[in-house]
Amino acid sequence: MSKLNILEFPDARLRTVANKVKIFDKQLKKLVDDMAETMYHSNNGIGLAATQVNVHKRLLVMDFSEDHSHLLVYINPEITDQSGEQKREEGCLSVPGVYASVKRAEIITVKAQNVDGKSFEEDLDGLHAVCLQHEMDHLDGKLFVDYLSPLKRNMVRKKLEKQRRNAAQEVVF
Ligand code: K1U
Ligand code: ZN
Repeated sequence: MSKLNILEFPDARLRTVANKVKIFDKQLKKLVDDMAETMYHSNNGIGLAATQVNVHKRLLVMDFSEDHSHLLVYINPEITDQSGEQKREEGCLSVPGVYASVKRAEIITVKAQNVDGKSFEEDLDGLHAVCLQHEMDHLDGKLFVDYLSPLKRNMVRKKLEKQRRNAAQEVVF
């Protein structure tokens, strides 16, 4: 398994709309394993979309367990029903150190395929529903900061630029 590089806002590649997965082969299984590894080695990550690792396929992984024992894989996910509204604080591995509350559907029905191409459908709520909507946004080239005002989004951009400048300085002797 390999840890992949996560693209960071405002990288234009995060705006790519992902393509449907049509081939369910060994290469796809390896991508799922590498994405899981990347999520588990990130800062408290509970989800990851393929777009974030510069692979433009409709695939996402999530795991809400403490011990990384419940990997959830959604390939070609589609929300077929939704109801209610919830607002929760979200984070994003592509926008490190930034948190904001976003309005999302409370309950969703999602239809997807597993890594073998088998279709399944499930109802999700709470954080599980929020995370899936957040990850599906990634597959459409959308980020949670897009729900903020242009002024706040620009503040986020500046904060990340500053973080990167400081990180670059830390390795200069
Ligand atoms: O980058 C990502 O898409 C992963 C993201 C998923 C997510 C978390 C919380 C709400 C919506 C989507 C993260 O895992 S960010 C990690 C994090 O800091 C966090 C974890 C749980 C709750 C809140 C933040
Ligand atoms: Zn994200």
